[in-house]
Amino acid sequence: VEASIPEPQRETWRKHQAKPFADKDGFQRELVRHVETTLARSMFNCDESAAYSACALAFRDRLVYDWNRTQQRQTLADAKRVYYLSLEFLMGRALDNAMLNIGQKDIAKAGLAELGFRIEDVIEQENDAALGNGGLGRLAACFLDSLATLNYPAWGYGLRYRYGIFKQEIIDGYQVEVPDYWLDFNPWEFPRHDVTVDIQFYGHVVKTTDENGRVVHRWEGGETVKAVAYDVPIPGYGTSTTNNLRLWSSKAASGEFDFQKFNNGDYESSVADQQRAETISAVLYPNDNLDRGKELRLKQQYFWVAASLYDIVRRFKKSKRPWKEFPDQVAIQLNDTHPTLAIVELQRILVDIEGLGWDEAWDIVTRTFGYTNHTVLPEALEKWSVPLVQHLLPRHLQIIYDINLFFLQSVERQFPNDRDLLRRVSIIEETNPKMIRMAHLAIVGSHKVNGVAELHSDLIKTTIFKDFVDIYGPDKFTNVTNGITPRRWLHQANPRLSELIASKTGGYGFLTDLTQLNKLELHVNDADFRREWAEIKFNNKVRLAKYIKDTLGIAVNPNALFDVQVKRIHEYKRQQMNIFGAIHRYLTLKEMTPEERAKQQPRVSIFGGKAAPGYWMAKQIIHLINAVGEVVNNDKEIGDLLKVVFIPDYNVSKAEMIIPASDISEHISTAGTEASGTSNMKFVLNGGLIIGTCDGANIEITREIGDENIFLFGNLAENVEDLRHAHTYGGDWTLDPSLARVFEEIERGTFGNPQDFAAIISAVRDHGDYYLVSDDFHSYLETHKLVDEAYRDKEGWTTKSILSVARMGFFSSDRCINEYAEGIWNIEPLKGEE
Ligand code: NTF
Repeated sequence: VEASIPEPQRETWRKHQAKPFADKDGFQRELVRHVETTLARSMFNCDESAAYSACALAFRDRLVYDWNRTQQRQTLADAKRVYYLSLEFLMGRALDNAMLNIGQKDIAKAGLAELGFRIEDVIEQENDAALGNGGLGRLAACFLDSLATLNYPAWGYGLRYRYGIFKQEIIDGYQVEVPDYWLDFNPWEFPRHDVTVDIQFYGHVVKTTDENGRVVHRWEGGETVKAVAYDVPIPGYGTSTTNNLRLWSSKAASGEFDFQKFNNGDYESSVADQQRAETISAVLYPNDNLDRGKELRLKQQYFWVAASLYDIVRRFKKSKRPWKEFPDQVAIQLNDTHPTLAIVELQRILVDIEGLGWDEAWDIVTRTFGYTNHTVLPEALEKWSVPLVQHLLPRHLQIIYDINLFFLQSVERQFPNDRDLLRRVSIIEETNPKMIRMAHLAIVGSHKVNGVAELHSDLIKTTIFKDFVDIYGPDKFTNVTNGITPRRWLHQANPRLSELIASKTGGYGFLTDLTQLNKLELHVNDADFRREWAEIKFNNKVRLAKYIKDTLGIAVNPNALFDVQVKRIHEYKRQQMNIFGAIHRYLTLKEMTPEERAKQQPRVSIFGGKAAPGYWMAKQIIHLINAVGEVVNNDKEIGDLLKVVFIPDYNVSKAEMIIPASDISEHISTAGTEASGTSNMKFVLNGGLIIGTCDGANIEITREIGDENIFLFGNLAENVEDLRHAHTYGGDWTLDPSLARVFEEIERGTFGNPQDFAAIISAVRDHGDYYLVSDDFHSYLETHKLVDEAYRDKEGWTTKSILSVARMGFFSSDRCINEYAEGIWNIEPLKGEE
């Protein structure tokens, strides 16, 4: 307020106020200005990369205008906000999204064309913002898009990693990781060097009493690191609402650049301290569905959580409201357990710094937080060792122990003398060393806990969190089935399909009300429409085939059935089963007479996905896929009947090209292991059919689109435990014969040195087949036969494709965000005058 322009001078200001460009001329003027001034280039020196930079800067300016007004409006209205805390935001590219959401892509296209550039080539220049691993991070990005589109007052908080997820190269069939230094040129962020927070680590706790005789804890000593805010504007589609994503970057705290050392001539070590501070936000941990308990990761978590909470509390305090109104102004959503320390930090701020009583503070805390669980896999459930937390965050450990004590005391009152229950639900696991169970802390500190698909939400209530349902009652636990943004995953990724849908449903209203897709059902028998529908898919396949040819030198026939599995490589996702299936197909084809062979449905098996650098088995699976491709793709007898392709470096922008080109995609996790999956939704929304297990959101997709439009197979989640038991203790377990035949062929050396693949085989054959590959294999192969048959009936296939898309309205992230807003956050939209 102090720094505002006084009223009499505001007229002058307003006269020169930034105005968004409105037409092609205005866009071109901005573009040329940025090339000539911001980039200091000229028309003699303007390549596609410069055109991208200038175009991005022009649209950035355009966004800032709405962004500033949105922030002013939200502050003025003093409305309740949601803060979405996520260690990952897998945003992908921003330019195309910005142009489409603002509604000025046509202007840019025409404007660029007149200057000699194709807009597609300009868009391709942008690096992906890859600050995430997979589904969890991409979900956060879809949520930001929906929050802005629906005009909710919302901020995202994350870390500004200098290195996002690594780039994957495939060398001799093996994954090689290359660092992703993506910040060279990033026009989408605004450094806020004036918005900083000092973050404390290590040190010790001093217990004293204040003047009123009250016990107070002071956290002293240790070291300080500075958090600097970087803001990224998030435009909504067809609205002026532009929300903020605030990413924190770490820096040595001023004064921490140790002048003492410097003056003593110890320049090197003072620079080393500086670098150590910057290490905190240097790199995204590349694990998906796996927790590794590294100290630097804990530092990242606290650094990010403490900076975000300081910021949120600072904003609240400006309103001068009493503390008890904090939960009426602030909702904080914990994306998985990664930000769980926020619960402890808020309690610390309220009790130690603001002087509230424990109970009053705890009531505020629990009314503020909601926790989303994204996995039941035990290896992914976060635990931190007590000695590590004691060392890094001594006061927080005390608070965690107090939270736990009060919690267990209340459990004891409710269920007297059930000591095993206390042991099971305790936040502290009594192992050596003791471990803090972050999910338990998140449940105890939140007012709502949700899973991400119906089956998953049921599973957490009946398995890992069952005791907490007994303690808190079922209402604390709820389901919010995941969704995806149709703006990026239909309109941007598949513009021609989006246009065709618009022509049949009365415009682009479906992009903000996806249930309107159901109008397509009326046109399912319209011959011209069906032809166009099939043609669009075919053209998308041609584009992917060209990409495969250009980058990998493999010629694939776009008339073949494109069978796609793209996602992180993980044993539970069962890419190994897919490649075993491809080998089985190859062997079957080889055994056929040429006449028989000629009748078979040609296929292209397409894989993509990264393995965590430390996940050896996943890397072996990548190697096997590539080794099979090497043999199959060069087998003259097989020709177009089967190709096996591994597309390197799967990421958001590759997904935008691959997904629209799929005929069938694979979502084949062992039942009960994939919490939701979200690419299943993206594929169906783009007119691809899916083969899948009864897992995650596949089940709800089936309910919506009809079981005649999906290929389900395999054992059910409820049988998995019994089957696993039988593998180890059953005695008469035998390997599926077709799978045995596949193993034989691998071991014969058909795909290179069998030693390289021994571990993949023995995980199934000798070590209990934890993921039920053998149990499901027969059903998997039979279902693929049904896929081949169905694909032969081109008209029947098109009908399935159209009807599926028509029934996908439920899976918009808009529906999902509205459910969070109503059921968990209690926030209302706040719209500007458009
Ligand atoms: C992932 N969880 C799940 O594995 C996916 O099934 C789900 O679609 C996404 O979350 C989004 O909800 C994780 O990545 C994590 F971290 F929880 F393991």
